[in-house]
Amino acid sequence: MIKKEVFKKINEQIKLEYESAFIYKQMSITMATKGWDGFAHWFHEQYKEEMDHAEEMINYLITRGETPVLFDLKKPDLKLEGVLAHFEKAYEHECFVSKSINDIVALAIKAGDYATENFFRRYVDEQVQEEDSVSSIVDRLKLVNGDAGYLMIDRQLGRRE
Ligand code: OFO
Repeated sequence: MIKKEVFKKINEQIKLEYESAFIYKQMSITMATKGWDGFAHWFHEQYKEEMDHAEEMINYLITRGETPVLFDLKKPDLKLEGVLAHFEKAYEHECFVSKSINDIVALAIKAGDYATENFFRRYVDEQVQEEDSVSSIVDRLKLVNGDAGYLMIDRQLGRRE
């Protein structure tokens, strides 16, 4: 059995993963409508990853004999101007998610729930990688000047698998 406070925190994380997915889907839609197909693709891949994370966490709770609970999701509220603002927001969001994952690991250790600690450590690593990949896109967008540079990065990100 998972302790009540750990169970609650994992359920909240599942909600956060779905909300993250919706944020990225909304960003993908915006990019697609502006003609930035590569950026749209990158955000769509990010959306799919977040959906996978939610699914993995749901399956983890089921494996531990628990019944995951789904909550109402917050609608993405993005009033962003331009490509750079979207990636800056994505970076800020990933830092927020990292904190939440770290809190779960800390809580699991405190509760002596080493299975949950182990399971969530993969997301600690994943967040390091995600923060790095988004911040390097932010850096590249700041380096280039004008739409020609953006177009080049758009093409590169369009190849994300
Ligand atoms: Fe769920 O991986 Fe980042 O947010």
